[in-house]
Amino acid sequence: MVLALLPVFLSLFTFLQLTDCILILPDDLNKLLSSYDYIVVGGGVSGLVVANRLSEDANVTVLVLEAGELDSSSDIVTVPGLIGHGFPPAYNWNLTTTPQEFLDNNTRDYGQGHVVGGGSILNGIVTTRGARADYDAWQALGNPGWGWEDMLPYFKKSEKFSVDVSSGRAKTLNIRPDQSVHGTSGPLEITYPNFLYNQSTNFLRALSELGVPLLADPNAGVAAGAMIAPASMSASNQSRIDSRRAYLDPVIHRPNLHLAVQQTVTRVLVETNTITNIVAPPFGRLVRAYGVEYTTSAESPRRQVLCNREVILAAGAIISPALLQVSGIGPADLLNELKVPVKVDLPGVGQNFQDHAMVGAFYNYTKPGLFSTRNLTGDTLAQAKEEHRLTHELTPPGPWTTPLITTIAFPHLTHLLPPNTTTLPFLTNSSQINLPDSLQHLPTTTTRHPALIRGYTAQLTLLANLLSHPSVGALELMADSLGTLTISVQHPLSRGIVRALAADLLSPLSSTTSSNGVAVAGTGLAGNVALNPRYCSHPADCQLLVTGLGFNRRVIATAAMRELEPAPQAPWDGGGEDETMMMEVVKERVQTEFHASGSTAMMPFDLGGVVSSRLVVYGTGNLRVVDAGVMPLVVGAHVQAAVYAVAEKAADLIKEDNRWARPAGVSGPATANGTFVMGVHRARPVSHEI
Ligand SMILES: Cc1cc2nc3c(=O)[nH]c(=O)nc-3n(C[C@H](O)[C@H](O)[C@H](O)COP(=O)(O)OP(=O)(O)OC[C@H]3O[C@@H](n4cnc5c(N)ncnc54)[C@H](O)[C@@H]3O)c2cc1C
Ligand SMILES: *[C@@H]1O[C@H](CO)[C@@H](O)[C@H](O)[C@H]1NC(C)=O
Ligand SMILES: *[C@@H]1O[C@H](CO)[C@@H](O)[C@H](O)[C@H]1NC(C)=O
Ligand SMILES: *[C@@H]1O[C@H](CO)[C@@H](O)[C@H](O)[C@H]1NC(C)=O
Ligand SMILES: *[C@@H]1O[C@H](CO)[C@@H](O)[C@H](O)[C@H]1NC(C)=O
Ligand SMILES: *[C@@H]1O[C@H](CO)[C@@H](O)[C@H](O)[C@H]1NC(C)=O
Ligand SMILES: *[C@@H]1O[C@H](CO)[C@@H](O)[C@H](O)[C@H]1NC(C)=O
Ligand SMILES: *[C@@H]1O[C@H](CO)[C@@H](O)[C@H](O)[C@H]1NC(C)=O
Ligand SMILES: *[C@@H]1O[C@H](CO)[C@@H](O)[C@H](O)[C@H]1NC(C)=O
Ligand SMILES: *[C@@H]1O[C@H](CO)[C@@H](O)[C@H](O)[C@H]1NC(C)=O
Ligand SMILES: CC(=O)N[C@H]1CO[C@H](CO)[C@@H](O)[C@@H]1O
Repeated sequence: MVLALLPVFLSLFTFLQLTDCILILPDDLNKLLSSYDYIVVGGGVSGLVVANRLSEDANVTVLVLEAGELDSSSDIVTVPGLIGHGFPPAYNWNLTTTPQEFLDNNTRDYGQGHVVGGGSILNGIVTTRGARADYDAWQALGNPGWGWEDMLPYFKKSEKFSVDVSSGRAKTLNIRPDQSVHGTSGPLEITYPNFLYNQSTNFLRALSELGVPLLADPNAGVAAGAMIAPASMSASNQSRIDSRRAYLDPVIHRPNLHLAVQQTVTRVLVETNTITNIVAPPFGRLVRAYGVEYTTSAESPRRQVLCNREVILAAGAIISPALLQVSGIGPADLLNELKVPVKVDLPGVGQNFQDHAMVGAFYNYTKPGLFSTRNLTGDTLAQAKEEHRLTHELTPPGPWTTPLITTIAFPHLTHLLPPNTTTLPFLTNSSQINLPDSLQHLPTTTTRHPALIRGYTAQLTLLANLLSHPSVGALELMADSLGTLTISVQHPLSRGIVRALAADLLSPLSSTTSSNGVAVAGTGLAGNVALNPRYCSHPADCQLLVTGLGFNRRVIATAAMRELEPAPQAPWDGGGEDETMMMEVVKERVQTEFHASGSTAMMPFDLGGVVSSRLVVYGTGNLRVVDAGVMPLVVGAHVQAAVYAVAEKAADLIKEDNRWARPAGVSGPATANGTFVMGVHRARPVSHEI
């Protein structure tokens, strides 16, 4: 009996130690207030940034509802050396894509964080921003205030950047960060891993040999080049730093910030007829979010909690659009199909989904005595762990703490061209992306709406410019210590779709069908959301991957890489010159780089956008989306740096738009629903900018 209770005591102890009284477990729901000034849906990367910043004002109340639990700080989370050893099952949404008809008709697993900290608990901690031109393209799409110069203060605000590399290594690997683009007092520690496998040097030399420049600081606005990438990890002990550790743990004592875990939001509560004096064409009266519905499990009662000011959706690029849809905000035809009353007909919700399609190629290094992650077994592993334990006394700490991916390149299109070639189908420069031809690759649900076509057309022009821009990479190449060269498309032309399959996201579905009539796997919420990335629906994306595999062969053929004695594995051994065969291989092996984005795009309404440049959902007065879904074009980089910065900027926008709001949460009585008219006490109603 005593033994059986031990785990309970241990976990209670952890909670008490960490969280004072604001962590609300399923048994404590009576501790929740009936209303909060702000309700944040999802405690992942974006949600925790926003919750931290909004609760800086002790006079407002903030509630975060998170479907997952707190992680238990076990090695699989905190130790960067374990990245790539699988996701802790309990922290995964277990999402699966629909069958990928432009690939091999198979589904793909799509891991997503179901835990406080969201994707940052599972991710590879690689920290890259992409190019200045990526953000300038956001701005050019009709989003004033979102160019590189506007984002830079927020990149800096989010990070606590440090560099601790020996002068020898700095020289060999060209690690010379530009301090003027970094912040040193933000919550998120970013640093260079102390341990690097020897292959890093070979790879960077090989890329130089092929004309790809070695960047001194990959996060200063020029992305095209090769690099050692910094990582979100502690400078003092080399363990993972995620959004929970950076943005939640330090403020867990704030009495005005409540975090309810294991609570899944099933709907935003939207009322249509309380705002009489704000009319915004083409929507007529703006609707108001007055709270959310949530539950501990499909079987538990549904509860409601009300908001005084705003609801902020931060459930990620896959679930946020589905929540909007089941709340009556989305394409009217889809909502009618779901039998959800239409509150706002917003065709862009769930469209414009983007991801970096990725393929790994195996060139196993066989040089005798070469040290790789494969050697981390038995005594070597024990020693590596011991070094980690003694980390403060030992410099540098060993391989137990280095992330799987430290050494990458974003080659420009021209770097990838085979010798003596000057063009690639579709992609060489703007004059060669064939717009009418590209439109035919859009989903039919997209082509039904002229605004969505206009939006994609505007994006294609910008993408063509990006791909011809000298500082922008077309592909990413990631080199691990084993000999995998993983490539991924950084500026995809393909567009995917996310859609709810049932009005109740937790309804039990024994088997269901997606829009194209194919059965979808998964249970619970994951089974009620159809994620179709439509990888390579635009054929240029897979063609670029085939080109990338050709580039891999040239990388492996360099003198620098031959030192590692690579042993290409089938089908990368010989035969690889045959492009038809390589296209088959690509279609079989494309998987996600986990960079889900674009599905609640920040774009003008007449380009099919979902949120304004203040991140307010069109047609609503007080509902925002703040997560990776708002990126209108996925950046050519690992996306977490952009997600943190977007959320930092969003928090400032929210504060600014509410600066005239009267404090209601702590000092006054809870505001009654329906009597609070959003926008009345604002300087200006923000969602009118369409
Ligand atoms: C496996 C993996 C590896 C990655 N590797 C890297 C990398 O190396 N470098 C990099 O830069 N980026 C990486 N990323 C991407 C990065 O982590 C994500 O872009 C980032 O986490 C997105 O932040 P977000 O706030 O949009 O969503 P998330 O961080 O996913 O947060 C969403 C949160 O909402 C919660 N939620 C969802 N629905 C509900 C609901 N209905 N009710 C309540 N809560 C809900 C979720 O549980 C989750 O906690 C990786 C991602 C993954 C999954
Ligand atoms: C919080 O409210 C109190 C009382 O209304 C007021 O004195 C104080 O200035 C407010 N603080 C902030 C940060 O607005
Ligand atoms: C995902 O599956 C694992 C078991 O493999 C389970 O523990 C976990 O709860 C599932 N996640 C969700 C959100 O259901
Ligand atoms: C995928 O399925 C479609 C429709 O059933 C079929 O036309 C196509 O040939 C299939 N593709 C592959 C690669 O199997
Ligand atoms: C490592 O340091 C961070 C702060 O940089 C701290 O939050 C964390 O608890 C430490 N982890 C270990 C295992 O010591
Ligand atoms: C080559 O490397 C891959 C990936 O690391 C591994 O799965 C495979 O077993 C290796 N093959 C050989 C022959 O070592
Ligand atoms: C690492 O393991 C490989 C075999 O997998 C072996 O050839 C090599 O010598 C080992 N390296 C070291 C430094 O032990
Ligand atoms: C790794 O590099 C170091 C320093 O350059 C060198 O001393 C060592 O021999 C290398 N190890 C292998 C296995 O190549
Ligand atoms: C490229 O062209 C040059 C000159 O036209 C020629 O000498 C060289 O052999 C060509 N290289 C390849 C790989 O075809
Ligand atoms: C694009 O390519 C065309 C044809 O190759 C060429 O005429 C044009 O100058 C190129 N434009 C740019 C901006 O490179
Ligand atoms: C939409 C909604 O829930 N409105 C409720 C607001 O509160 C009043 C009572 O104060 C209820 O009558 C409404 O139904």
